[in-house]
Amino acid sequence: MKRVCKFIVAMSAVLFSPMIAGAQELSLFAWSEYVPQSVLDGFTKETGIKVTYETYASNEEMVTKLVAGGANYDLVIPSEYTVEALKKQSLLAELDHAKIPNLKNVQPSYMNLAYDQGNKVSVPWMAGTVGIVYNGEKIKDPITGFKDIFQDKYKKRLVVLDDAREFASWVMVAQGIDVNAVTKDNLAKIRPQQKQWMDLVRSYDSDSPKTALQSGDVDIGVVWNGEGSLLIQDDPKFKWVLPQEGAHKFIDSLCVPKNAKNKEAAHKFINYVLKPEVGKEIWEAFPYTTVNVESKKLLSDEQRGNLASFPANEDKLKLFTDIGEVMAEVEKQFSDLKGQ
Ligand code: SPD
Repeated sequence: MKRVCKFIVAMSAVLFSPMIAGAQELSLFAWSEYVPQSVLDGFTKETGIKVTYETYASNEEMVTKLVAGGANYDLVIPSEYTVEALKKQSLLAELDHAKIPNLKNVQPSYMNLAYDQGNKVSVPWMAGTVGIVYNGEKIKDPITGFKDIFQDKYKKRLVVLDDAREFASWVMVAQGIDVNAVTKDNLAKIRPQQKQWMDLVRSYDSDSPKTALQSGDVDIGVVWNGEGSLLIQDDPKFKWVLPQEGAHKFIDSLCVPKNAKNKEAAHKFINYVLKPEVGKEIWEAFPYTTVNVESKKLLSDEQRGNLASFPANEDKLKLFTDIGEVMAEVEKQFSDLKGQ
């Protein structure tokens, strides 16, 4: 009898170990410079779930890999317009809010938005904007917007985001066109000015544009606010400006792909990062606009006063919406002009 029991225990271990092992892993596919290693380690320590973190530098890169299906991801962090697109294509799993009690910590203004009413498939991770950061020791003329920086005198002194939709939106607002009025006609309209501006750029970098500014390789950047925030907080010679022509905001959200293998682990991760102290840890490494009310309370007055992280008029800024097939034209125009 004893021997039979031992056999059953041994067989169960063989049969069920892959399931147990499967439940102990989480494959995270997210923007680079966005998820601190300490947070991944803290999550593993608390839950025993090992996380692999693969990075991307644009929504479009993420979607291409997700749809190609070669890899299997349990969590992705798309921006609002991409959540909208992925949701339309039924590529995202419905979330079980009962497993995410910390959802209560998310500021209500980031919830229930048009791209995902009821937050059925997305939970806000971080919000932000794109603005201008410059080295005030090198740039003495006033900088208020795009018209001031895209000038011949700054040729090859600029780093900008390597992001087709972003770049197009800057030229559009400079021409008084709404950031979401992306049509073939409007793309044709902005093309000459987009080319002029792109000819002035020294480098394209969506991962860590701050590096070129820190090293003195360039003096001006059009960058994510989290990058600008780190620069101005570490060195007062750097100045941050939201372009007067107009800016938009983004909300990047945690989403579980429909075909994810570890949905349970994904829910645990979402709940973990929404803890107030974990949100603070994330903000201190990557100071974007925290969506977590309780984490924001834990920041110092000085941290909360960082205008790159927390723009004064954030509630007035628009979000991008899904533009469907025209996105391919936006990307083509960007890569064509880069190649010229
Ligand atoms: N390093 C993290 C950058 C996150 C930027 N996401 C915003 C996308 C806006 N289109």
